[in-house]
Amino acid sequence: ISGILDVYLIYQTMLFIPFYLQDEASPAALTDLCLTYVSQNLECFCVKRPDGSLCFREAVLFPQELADQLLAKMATEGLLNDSTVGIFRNCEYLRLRRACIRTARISAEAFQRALCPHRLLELDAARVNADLTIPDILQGLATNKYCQESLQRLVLTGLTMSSLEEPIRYRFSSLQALRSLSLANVDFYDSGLVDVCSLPRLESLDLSNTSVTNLSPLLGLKERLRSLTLHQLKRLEMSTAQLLGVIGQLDVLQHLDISDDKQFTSDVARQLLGHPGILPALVSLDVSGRKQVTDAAVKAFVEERPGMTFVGLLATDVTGEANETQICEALRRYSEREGFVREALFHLFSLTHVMEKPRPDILKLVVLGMRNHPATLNVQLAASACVFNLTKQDLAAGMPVRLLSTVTQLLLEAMRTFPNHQQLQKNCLLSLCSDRILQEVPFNRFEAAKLVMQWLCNHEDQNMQRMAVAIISILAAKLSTEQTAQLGAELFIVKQLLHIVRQKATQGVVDATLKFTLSALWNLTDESPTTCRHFIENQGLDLFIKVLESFPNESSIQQKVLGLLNNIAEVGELHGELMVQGFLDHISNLLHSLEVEVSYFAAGILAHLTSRGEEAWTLSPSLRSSLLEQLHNVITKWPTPECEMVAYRSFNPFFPLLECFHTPGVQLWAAWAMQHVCSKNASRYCSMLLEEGGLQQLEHVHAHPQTHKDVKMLAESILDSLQRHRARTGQPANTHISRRPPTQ
Ligand SMILES: *[C@@H]1O[C@H](CO)[C@@H](O)[C@H](O)[C@H]1NC(C)=O
Ligand SMILES: *[C@@H]1O[C@H](CO)[C@@H](O)[C@H](O)[C@H]1NC(C)=O
Ligand SMILES: *[C@@H]1O[C@H](CO)[C@@H](O)[C@H](O)[C@H]1NC(C)=O
Ligand SMILES: *[C@@H]1O[C@H](CO)[C@@H](O)[C@H](O)[C@H]1NC(C)=O
Ligand SMILES: *[C@@H]1O[C@H](CO)[C@@H](O)[C@H](O)[C@H]1NC(C)=O
Ligand SMILES: *[C@@H]1O[C@H](CO)[C@@H](O)[C@H](O)[C@H]1NC(C)=O
Ligand SMILES: CC(=O)N[C@H]1CO[C@H](CO)[C@@H](O)[C@@H]1O
Repeated sequence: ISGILDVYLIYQTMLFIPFYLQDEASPAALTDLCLTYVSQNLECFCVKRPDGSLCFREAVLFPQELADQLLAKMATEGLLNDSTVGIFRNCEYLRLRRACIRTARISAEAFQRALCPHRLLELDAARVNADLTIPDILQGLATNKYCQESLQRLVLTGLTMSSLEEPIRYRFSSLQALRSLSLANVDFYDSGLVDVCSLPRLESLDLSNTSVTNLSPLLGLKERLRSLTLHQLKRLEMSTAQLLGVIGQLDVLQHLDISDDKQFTSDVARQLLGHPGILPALVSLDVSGRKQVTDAAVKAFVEERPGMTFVGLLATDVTGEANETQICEALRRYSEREGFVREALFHLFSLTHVMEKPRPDILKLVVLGMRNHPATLNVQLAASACVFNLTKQDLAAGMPVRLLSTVTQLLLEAMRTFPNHQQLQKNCLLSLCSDRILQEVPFNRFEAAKLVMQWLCNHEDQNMQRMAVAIISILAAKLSTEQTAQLGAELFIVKQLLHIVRQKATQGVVDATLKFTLSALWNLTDESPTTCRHFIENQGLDLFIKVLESFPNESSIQQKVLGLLNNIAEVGELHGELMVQGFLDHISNLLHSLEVEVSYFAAGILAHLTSRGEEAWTLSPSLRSSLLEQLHNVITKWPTPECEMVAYRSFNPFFPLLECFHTPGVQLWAAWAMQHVCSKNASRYCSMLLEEGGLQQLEHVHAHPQTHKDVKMLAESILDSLQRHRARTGQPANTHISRRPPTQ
């Protein structure tokens, strides 16, 4: 036990398993998955008390460790608030011992009612919201005598000390069992230190970045204090001699941290190292960031103390970041100190030049820094550069998906936090632009597409523009129909993409940017009438005709342009816009293209327009019959394409076309399209067709006396595929035809 206590005093471990110790390559632990489920779905298990707080509906008895873990999980995932913390009010069923409410947002009252009735051993309230101050916590703890007597470890990092109106009524010294206390980043002054130093059991104290000016009260702890952390004491008013005079009397001190990232000129480190016999029990010393430290002094100091296990030398004159081992140790150890994290990331970046193997262990440490300092630009900047190098090309393949998922979410958060920082946005886009990430890793693609789009609207850098549209085109293909519709409905997105197409058409350049932009527009208009309308309202049609004219021999461009125009043609209310002689001339020309990919989409546009019947046709009737005839002739001559020409999200747009018994050309196109995708990917499209009620409709077409023989043949072929698919999978035919109402 004393060994364990040492480790715990020295490293100040968190209560939950630190992120960097989790193995991202294995599946999450079952306990963890269960706790995540419970914490994210609390309302399903709970009833609300009159004050709005939650309470488990049934008496569920949690093992005590699990209760601790549930609380920590809710806190770290941002789910702990006045309402949800209510489940812990019942301390018979959910017994807390090691309570972690890091970064939670709860009020003093909720804290008191839910946490203070427990007989806590530990409380970690680091960086909770400003509504819960240190006096609130002390006052809450004072309401339970048992808790006051049991609490051994208290972490108050980053909290507010003062409630200026009230005199301090609750004191640390009432926590008689306290052994470890962290007050880092607290507005904590000398008067408080006197109070703290009267604690009878205190062994570990962290005063980093507090406002104490004089450390003499520490002498009250001289027989007990084993761990003392004095990182960056900005207001200290002691000479080096006075400081060492106090520290030198702490006879049992094992861990001392006098690091500093503000590079004060004090020579305390040099003096300490050169002070013979001082602190004989020391095993760990941190002088990172201190100048005037020399190799010889460090060596002599360590030799004099054979028990030393650690000397922190980051950013000193002695190398503390010379190799990977040291940099990684710095990232782990200083993950809460932004200045050191930035420094370590900076050195890590230069190391990534020589990394040839995937290093998930290092990427995890980068993630740790990003997580802990979301609002610190310099950290995010250095971290995003490291992420890019660590996940570049083949390296990403060796990274666990869960880790990449976390990284990606953090990159998006950085993009959101610093929308106008060019270099940061660049780093993030570069990292995102990875096949593995875009295709395989789960993250919020909708959010990502929006962020990338926003960036695109404000910048014209050619390389970045190409990357941004590439990302958007891949993301757009992976969003749900509702999401693409929602994205496309944002007017600025369509405008910006059309703007890029216009630039390229004017320059007469066919490049990757143009292709990606057209793909993105194609996907965004899919089953989204609003996006289609934006397209028309922003002169998209004229522009796309211009593109067709500008690149008459580029079938890959033609295919994308016509694919998008197919989406427009699916929207009945926009048909009027397409009934223009010049436009139809173009399309009927392309219908005769030798490339089936081009001809297919031209045919689709004509099929949709002619399907409306003669009364809706505003041009000459003879043109309509001629087009229908050409349509029929062309389709029967198409060869079987080698690969899938198009991906469909549903067959809904095809069903109305199948009902056009008076125009076999139209029916033929719809049947050909279905047959095409079903033969290329039966598992995907046959099951989609069955689900959408396609079986009944095709049987109807097949049996109908008016059906043209060419259509019949295709219907038969699709029915065969469906039959085989059902035999293989046992999927039932959906008799409930849930068809989207036709868009009028
Ligand atoms: C508390 O958090 C839960 C889960 O995130 C949320 O559903 C609820 O609206 C929040 N309640 C309050 C009062 O903030
Ligand atoms: C130092 O503490 C103050 C509060 O006293 C806080 O505002 C500041 O952010 C802290 N500095 C760092 C680097 O955490
Ligand atoms: C890094 O340096 C330390 C101290 O010299 C040494 O112990 C360690 O093995 C080195 N690590 C690597 C990977 O070279
Ligand atoms: C890391 O980035 C730098 C700067 O872009 C580059 O020179 C270096 O080759 C990259 N290293 C790796 C492993 O990709
Ligand atoms: C485009 O194709 C036509 C017919 O195949 C050909 O006559 C013409 O020269 C081509 N134009 C260009 C710019 O390649
Ligand atoms: C068929 O579609 C499924 C589901 O979309 C996909 O996972 C699979 O890779 C596709 N198969 C082929 C051969 O394209
Ligand atoms: C549903 C949809 O429109 N998918 C298209 C998205 O863009 C890619 C690339 O251009 C096409 O292949 C898909 O058919």
